[in-house]
Amino acid sequence: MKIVDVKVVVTRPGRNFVTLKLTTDDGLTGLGDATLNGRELAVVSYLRDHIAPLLIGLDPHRIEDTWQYLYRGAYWRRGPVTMAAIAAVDVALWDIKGKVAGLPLYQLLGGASRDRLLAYGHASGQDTPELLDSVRARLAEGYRAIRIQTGVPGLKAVYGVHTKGAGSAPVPHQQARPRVEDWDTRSYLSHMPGVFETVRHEFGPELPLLHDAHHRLTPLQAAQLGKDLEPYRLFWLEDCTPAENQDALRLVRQHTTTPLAIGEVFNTIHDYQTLLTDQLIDYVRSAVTHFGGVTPLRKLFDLAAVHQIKSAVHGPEDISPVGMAAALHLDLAIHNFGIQEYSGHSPLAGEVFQHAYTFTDGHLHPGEAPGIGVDMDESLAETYPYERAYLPVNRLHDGTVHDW
Ligand code: KDG
Ligand code: MG
Repeated sequence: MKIVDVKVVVTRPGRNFVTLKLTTDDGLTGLGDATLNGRELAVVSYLRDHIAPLLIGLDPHRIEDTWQYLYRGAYWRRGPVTMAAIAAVDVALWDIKGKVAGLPLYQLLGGASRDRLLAYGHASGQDTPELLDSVRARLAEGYRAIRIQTGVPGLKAVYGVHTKGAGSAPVPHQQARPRVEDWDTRSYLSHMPGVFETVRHEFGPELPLLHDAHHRLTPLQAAQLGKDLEPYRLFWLEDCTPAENQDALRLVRQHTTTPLAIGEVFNTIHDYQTLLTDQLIDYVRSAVTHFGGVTPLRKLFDLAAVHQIKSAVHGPEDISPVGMAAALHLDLAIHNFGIQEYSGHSPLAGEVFQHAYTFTDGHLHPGEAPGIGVDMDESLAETYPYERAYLPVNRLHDGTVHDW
């Protein structure tokens, strides 16, 4: 069997998604997600201009070899653009292999290790009453684990809190710039413990609660927050410090028993090396889409398992249904599954990407369709053209740029 066609589809059913479609001489197709939020077209070019010509004529069954060929063969390794492009190829090849076998991908990865996958949803509010309403709404949808994000007094916009026009809003013309949000770490640190106290008081001690600090703290600040939140028994504190410095987590770890999760901006197993071998974290957060695909993420999870660290695949709305489906197959197969982030997609995205995976009673399942179980309606995709969009940037009160 040979790959005879390579197509990159860019569509915006509510938000931008980049999808790779490979076709074989047998007429089989495979899909892979290559969406890099806010920098989408860099990956499109990488795929169209540099990878597509290499794939024509290759045997789609040689997944590991193709991965190594694209990773080592480029000489220039790692980074989100490269790894999102390689991920799309990897997932599309797994999709094809599943279709050839007539089996869902999780069966090729060793079969199911569990019946269903615990998901966590997002609750947020400008203030605590709005947050409590949002938690109630998620519980009504069936979620059994919830991430808590809240506004901070004195700040206009905070990561994860839905305001009108938030997220990666489209910008109408070339000159438009990302939305600017404001940030003050002291206000945030003094506000958060009270928020968790109220949430625990309202919903009891059992509900798994998560929180994302989105890389905004120094190691000492993160250590303090972890200690302050200990009474509320978090499922995890996520991305408490900037991700580049693995040693930062050592200091945090020495001071708190709040579980730590990190890795959504990591691209390779090397970014985790110290964190895993020195057991500085509890959950690895990489997405199939940004980590080079199912092949390397499986290796990461296996290494993590040696250190009693669990999976928690990144699954916000900017991971397309194609990327989500691939994650769910891997989640179901590995032994050290922890939890899966899932905030769903817009109905429009659901029409463009019809998927076999399901969300029931707070749990996900990848479904039984061969491959990853996603079909893309290309004619519908074409009716939602790409629009440039940026993630927000953060500035302190004195104007200094801060991690967003
Ligand atoms: O594109 C950026 C988002 O994927 C990120 O902000 C989401 O932090 C995130 C999360 O935990 O889902
Ligand atoms: Mg996050």
